[in-house]
Amino acid sequence: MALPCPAFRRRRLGLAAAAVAVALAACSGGFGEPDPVTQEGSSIQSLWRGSVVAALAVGLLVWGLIGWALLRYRRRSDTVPSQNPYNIPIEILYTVVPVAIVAALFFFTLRTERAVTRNPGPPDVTVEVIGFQWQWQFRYPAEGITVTGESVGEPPEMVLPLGQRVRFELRATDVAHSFWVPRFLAKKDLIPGLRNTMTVDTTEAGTYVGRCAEFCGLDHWRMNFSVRVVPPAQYERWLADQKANS
Ligand SMILES: [Cu+2]
Repeated sequence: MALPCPAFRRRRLGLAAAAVAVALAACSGGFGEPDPVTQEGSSIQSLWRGSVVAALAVGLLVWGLIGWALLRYRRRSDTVPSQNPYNIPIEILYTVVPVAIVAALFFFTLRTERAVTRNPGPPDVTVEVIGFQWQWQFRYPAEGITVTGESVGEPPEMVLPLGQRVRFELRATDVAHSFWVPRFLAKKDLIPGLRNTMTVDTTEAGTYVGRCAEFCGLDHWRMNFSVRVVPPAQYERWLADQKANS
């Protein structure tokens, strides 16, 4: 068998280098998602990263095969190469493999979804989140505390204790809104007449941006808020301050 010519070897090397660069770029840092600050967010991050790796593996295989076919079967003369009308083993392979990939993605997605939306029992803190045109209200029913956003000035702030389970009870009073804290890696709609909930287990102290993620009218853009996760002792002090000031 004749050895490949130098130009062909160079192109093969270039293709391999590009593939390695793509793989390294994906593995060296984030995969485009924010760093999660809840246990549920970490589960979603694992699912996202697994899906990206699977997509990259399929992409590299397909690009590699396209490159190989372009080079291996490039036109060398006016003679028509041998034509194969079908190849049963390959046709079975390229049917079975995608079905197996979709089944694996479905399995992992379902497993993560069940873990994230499970009902893990009574939460440590319940916050009623009420969306209205065009602000937020956060109620702590056990404490009798209410934080209401104003249409001007600073966005309203929700304070949560670190390392505890929080259940959000999501209500809309007029039209559909959507409760979204990007660092939770999840969002859920507030729909009039529907009692949606979302549970998170906080894992990292800090202040996180929140937004309405459903276009809900002219001033939808005003529906920002912040979530501040603090150690439990600081959370108790905040509750006491809120009660004293109300
Ligand atoms: Cu909105």
